[in-house]
Amino acid sequence: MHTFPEDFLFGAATAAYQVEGAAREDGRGPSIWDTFCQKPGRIRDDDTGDVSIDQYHRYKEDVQILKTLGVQMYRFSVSWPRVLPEGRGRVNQAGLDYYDRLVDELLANGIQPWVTLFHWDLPQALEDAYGGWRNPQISDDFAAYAGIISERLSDRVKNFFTVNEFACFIESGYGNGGNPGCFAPGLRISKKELAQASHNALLAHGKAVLALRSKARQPIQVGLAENAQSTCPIIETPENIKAARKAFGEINAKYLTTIMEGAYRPSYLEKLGLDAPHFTDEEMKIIASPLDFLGMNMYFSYLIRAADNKDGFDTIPVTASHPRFMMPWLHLGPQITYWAPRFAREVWNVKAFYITENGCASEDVPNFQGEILDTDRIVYLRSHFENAARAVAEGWPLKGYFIWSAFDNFEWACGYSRRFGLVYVNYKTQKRTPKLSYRWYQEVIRNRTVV
Ligand code: PNW
Repeated sequence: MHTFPEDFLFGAATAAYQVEGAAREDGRGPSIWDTFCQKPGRIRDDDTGDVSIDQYHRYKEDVQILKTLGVQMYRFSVSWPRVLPEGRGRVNQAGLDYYDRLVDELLANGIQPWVTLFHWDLPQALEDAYGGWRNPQISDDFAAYAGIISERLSDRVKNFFTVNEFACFIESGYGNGGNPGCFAPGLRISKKELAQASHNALLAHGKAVLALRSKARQPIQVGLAENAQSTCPIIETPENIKAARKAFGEINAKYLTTIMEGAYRPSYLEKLGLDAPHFTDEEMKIIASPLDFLGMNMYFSYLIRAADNKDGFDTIPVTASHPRFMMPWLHLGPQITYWAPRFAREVWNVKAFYITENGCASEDVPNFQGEILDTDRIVYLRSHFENAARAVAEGWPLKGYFIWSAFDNFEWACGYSRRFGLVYVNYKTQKRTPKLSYRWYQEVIRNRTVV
């Protein structure tokens, strides 16, 4: 029933600041997350990524765990300040050497490396020098960094993501300062400045696409990993499907739609009014640089119902008793793994779609035998995989899937209090213990079937 063809790829994902540790080793410069974690009260229990799960030193063990799991791809991010301690200019060879070692280790074990250039750890030096994403200069510096990574890794790495989740490093970083759960750098700038920062980030993405390709040593595939809002019909009727498809483009107008269509939607600009960003035609062309694939991080659903209003749709809030996992926003909505690849094809003619993150935070308390029997995570994953299999069976462009996350790790503002891994990590001893969900995913991969 729920099977996956031979060419469907299974993977797992992490991000540099969340797993590497070694924050001050081998010449790595500070990132805005290092600075942010030093400020009391910003992170739960004042946790930091200084050590995290120490993947910087333990990558060989972790690659063996991935190999035993059976994944064909590992998505990780490069720490920008590890490679460019000041964000630009001087290259830190020791930093690049680490990614060489990791890539070689993955390939030697039959796992494809999929590299994210930016997963939120902006070099602090760029924040200090010119305000980070608030300054248009960022797009050129990001492109230069992208070129350096491509030149160094593209002889062995074939797949690259530019950025991970615009809204998390723009809105949550610069628009939400002071609120609990906000992200680095923890500022609250005006609506106008925020819209301009978003534009700078879009332009940085576009310039990085071009830089990655121009420095590549072989043909590479370039995409991004965006947490676009995944819409789905509240009940599968023609009216609701149409409404959810329309909502998919509209709700994501700020980032993904702009990239895919090469223009800001008029409704988006109207809503901003005088706060709309400055942009040129030339910039919009760069932002819309064609991608080889679209990656979406998917966790929960936007339930859409057809409506007789200006938009043609309503977003239905989930009830208080709707099943959810251990993040306030993480409610169960597995149909998105079917609808997102379908809408991406129907709205933008996307040819290759990857689920770049999917997973949940569970309680994960070891039992007396030390096992972590995370039955709820399996419920979550199984329901998503069934929908993924449906998408593939119907011929929508879903080509692969990355679980978030391979390992428990530093969960941003929640510190180590939230666990998303298939592998439990004891943060005191660094001991890794596969959870029940790891065994489950192993069976799915081995059988190419939802078990
Ligand atoms: C993603 N939301 O972030 C990130 O890419 C990961 O680094 C992170 O660990 C993971 O999801 C789990 O949180 C998100 O509010 C942050 O909807 C916020 C949301 C979704 C994803």
